Amino acid sequence: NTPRKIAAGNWKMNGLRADLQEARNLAAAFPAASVDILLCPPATLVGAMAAALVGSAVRVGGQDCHQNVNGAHTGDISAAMLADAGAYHVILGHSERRADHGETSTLVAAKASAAHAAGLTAIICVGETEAQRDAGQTLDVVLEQLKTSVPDGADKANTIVAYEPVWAIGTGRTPTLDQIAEVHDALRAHLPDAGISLLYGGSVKPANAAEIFAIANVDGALVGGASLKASDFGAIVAAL
Ligand code: G2H
Repeated sequence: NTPRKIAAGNWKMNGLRADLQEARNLAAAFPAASVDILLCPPATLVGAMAAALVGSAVRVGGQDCHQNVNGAHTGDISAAMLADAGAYHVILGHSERRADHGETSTLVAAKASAAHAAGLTAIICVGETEAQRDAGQTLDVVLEQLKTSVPDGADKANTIVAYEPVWAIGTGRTPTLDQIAEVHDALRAHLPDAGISLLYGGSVKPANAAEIFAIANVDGALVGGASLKASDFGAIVAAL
């Protein structure tokens, strides 16, 4: 029941068609990979990136989906639409969605169920704020998010969990290796399936990837800024 090793890139609201060349370069660098490599571009690029990566070892994911199957939800996209466009995964409950769009863990669980129903693997994000860490609430917060955001039916085939301390995202700051280990150990103990891969996210870059990947219960990374360039992301993949 060994968890799969995964390097997932989250392009966030970055990327135009010209940037698909970065995805092609990444695929060319890893014609066959012993780990799972994944890029999650903005929704506008999911179809084009999937087409550009056909036959490669790099898979494509979305960054969010709606919890409903279809209907009157202007501006939203469904899990089935992502799958139809060529996605295999979808990031859900990223702290930027929780903060920018008021997403609750209950909503994240509904979205994850929708993703599972569409055949997508849900990458469910949890993480504490700086104030919560300073107050000594880190484990309580992430375990409550885990319990509430991961839906019934989640298993290693359809779910990945990413620990992303909010204060480490895009800031260049990372927790100590001991802090990452403490949270990942606690998450592992509370997963519904011990084979679910646990990713660390928050300012992962080529210079710190190897030491983070050496931590027990870290099965890979969810990478933001450093996933935009194939050279940087490729170095992180190679460290896994
Ligand atoms: C955390 C991460 C990717 P970055 O949000 O999800 O972003 O690596 O830029 O901190």
